[in-house]
Amino acid sequence: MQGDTEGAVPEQAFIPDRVLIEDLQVRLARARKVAVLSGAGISAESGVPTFRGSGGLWQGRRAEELATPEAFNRDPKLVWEFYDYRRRALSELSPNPAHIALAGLAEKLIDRDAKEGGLTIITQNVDGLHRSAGSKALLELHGNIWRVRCTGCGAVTENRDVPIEILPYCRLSPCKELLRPDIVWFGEMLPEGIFEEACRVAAAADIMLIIGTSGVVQPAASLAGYARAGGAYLIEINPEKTPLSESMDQSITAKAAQLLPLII
Ligand code: BV8
Ligand code: ZN
Repeated sequence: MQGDTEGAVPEQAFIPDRVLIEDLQVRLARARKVAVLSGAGISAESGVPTFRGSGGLWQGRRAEELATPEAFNRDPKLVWEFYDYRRRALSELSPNPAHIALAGLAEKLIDRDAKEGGLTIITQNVDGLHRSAGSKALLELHGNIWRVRCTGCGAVTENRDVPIEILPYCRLSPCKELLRPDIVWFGEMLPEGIFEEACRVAAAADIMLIIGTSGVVQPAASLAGYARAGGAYLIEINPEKTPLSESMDQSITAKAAQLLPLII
């Protein structure tokens, strides 16, 4: 996935709209429960190529072709080379001001009745950057690239080897079966219970911030509908319009790392 900064348009100065910023600040200050639905775009300013942007290719292949159980069964070595490549790139990257602003907002919103918590992040990303920015109330819908899962005994372990041995095998004896990334591939079910939990968080939210997602991947994108059905005020933050934009209460054309620090 070569970086998608090639031929990028020159950084146009971001002129924040004071009225918009104040409106968002007042709404967030009044909110008891805030849900965030984040996608690859929130990590773009950390240097992580997005899926469907120009950087969404690796050796001429799209992630959708490689992030499938069929691709792994057919050629586990190729799929592990793809993930090792992304792990190597990610190991040099760190959270950006957008991830950090959300971690800060969570601290501010620690709910009066702390049991419910004020801000929960529901992320489609597998890069672990929300976690390293300090976010605790975090649902990783699609898994995490720094965890591996045994195809034999199912054991899930953290693995930060860079590079990772290709092919990696389970260290638990007598298992020794092949390991896979602990990531949800296309055509696979989300981890047991995590989507139900995400639906509960979305339905209970007063505000949902939908940040850096093209709204294409299901069932993650449907969480915006759950939030709306639960009466949430929906705010999208994305430099482009998406299929979700027209159902938003506010669709703000901005980059996450530019706007979020100004609001929070
Ligand atoms: C499932 C892990 C049940 C892999 C991922 C036909 C129609 C509808 C649905 C389907 C269909 N065919 C198949 C399906 C289902 C499929 C799906 O949705 N496919 C899509 C492609 C149509 N979904 C599934 O298979 C899911 N499982 O349905 O299970 C089931 C089970 C069995 C049989 C049937 C059904 C599992 C989906 C999980 C896939 N795994 N990740 C890996 O990472 O290697 S999803 C993958 O896409 C990433 O996690 C990524 O996060 C996610 C979503 O993409 P986005 O995050 O939105 O990223 P994208 O690049 O698209 O957009 C970036 C956005 O950021 C852009 O809008 C851009 O403008 C914006 N941006 C850029 N810069 C910035 C910014 N925003 C803010 N600031 C910036 N600076
Ligand atoms: Zn095992």
